[in-house]
Amino acid sequence: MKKVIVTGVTGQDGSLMADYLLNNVPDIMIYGGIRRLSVPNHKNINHLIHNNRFSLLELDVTDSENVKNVISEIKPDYYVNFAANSFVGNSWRMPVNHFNTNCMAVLYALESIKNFSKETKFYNAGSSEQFGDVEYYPQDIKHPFKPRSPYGASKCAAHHLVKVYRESFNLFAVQGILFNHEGKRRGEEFVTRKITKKIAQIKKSIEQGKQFSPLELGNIYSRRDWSDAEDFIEGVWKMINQEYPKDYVLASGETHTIKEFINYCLDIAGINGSWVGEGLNEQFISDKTETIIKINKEFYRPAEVDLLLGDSTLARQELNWEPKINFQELVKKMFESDYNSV
Ligand code: GDR
Repeated sequence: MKKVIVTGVTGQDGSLMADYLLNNVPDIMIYGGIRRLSVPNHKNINHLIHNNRFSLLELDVTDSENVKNVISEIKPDYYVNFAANSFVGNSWRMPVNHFNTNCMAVLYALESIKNFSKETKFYNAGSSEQFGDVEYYPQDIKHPFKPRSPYGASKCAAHHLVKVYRESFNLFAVQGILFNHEGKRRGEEFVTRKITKKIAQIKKSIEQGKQFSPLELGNIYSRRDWSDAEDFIEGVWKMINQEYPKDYVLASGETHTIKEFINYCLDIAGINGSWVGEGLNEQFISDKTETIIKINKEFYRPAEVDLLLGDSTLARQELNWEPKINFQELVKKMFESDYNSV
């Protein structure tokens, strides 16, 4: 049996990775790293707890001793690091936490692998936020790092560490640069899930003749390159199983504004109406004159990444990877899942 440590296993990507491995890789034991929380949140992994190829592992990636002990004892074949503080919007309020979780934790893991388990293949979750204030599009792996948030800066620093450890100590260490990836397990603070869940609730309220509050958002004119998280998990596994370690971009190659995401979701929900006003006064009003969406400056960021559009040609050619689900299918899948569960 091979052994893999998946950190951040209760989150979207970690839990999807555990599912992917259980379904597609027969001889592997999964150690799901979880941090002790006062209120545990296992909803994404409840279905895995009794699987005999899955075991929960107490692991706080920001505790260097804990990381060292776990890696030196288990000596895993793979260490897939999805543990992160992944909410860009809160990184201005918690910059130290972002650096500890997204960067120092990577250093602790790399040091422990170097000292105690040199054959471990290491993957770190990188981000299109590293490109930030972009110079050209579509952004490929050669695009310079120009982060716009403490979150983006923490991922850049981690990226440099991964490269330094790979080249200095001959480790198999890679950092994939993943553009936005979404799905039913996406946290509700991220814009896609915030939209699909709230529009599903509004739709239900309209059907039941109940009152509802509008969806409140920040900048709806930034553009993102969205994909399905399940497609990306397969790409990550391919990346960590290459012959030689190399970083890749995973992206759909399509970009849409937040407003386009909203409009498509409203279409699926069958909520008709029109946009009125501008700037902070912009609103979407339904045909029955209800306010469905309004802008709230609380959700604007101190600095914005305006346009992300990824070029994943290399991953497509060299890893034989491609996303299966397109933008429209993704919005529909997320809305329908929320509509069926609200
Ligand atoms: P992002 O995702 O910052 O791209 O990072 P998010 O969904 O938070 O924001 C996308 C865009 O939507 C705008 N926006 C809002 N965002 C949120 N969260 N809430 C709002 O109310 C809102 N209104 C407008 C934002 O300003 C932004 O432009 C995600 C995360 O998963 C990262 O961890 C990951 O690295 C990158 O994707 C790739």
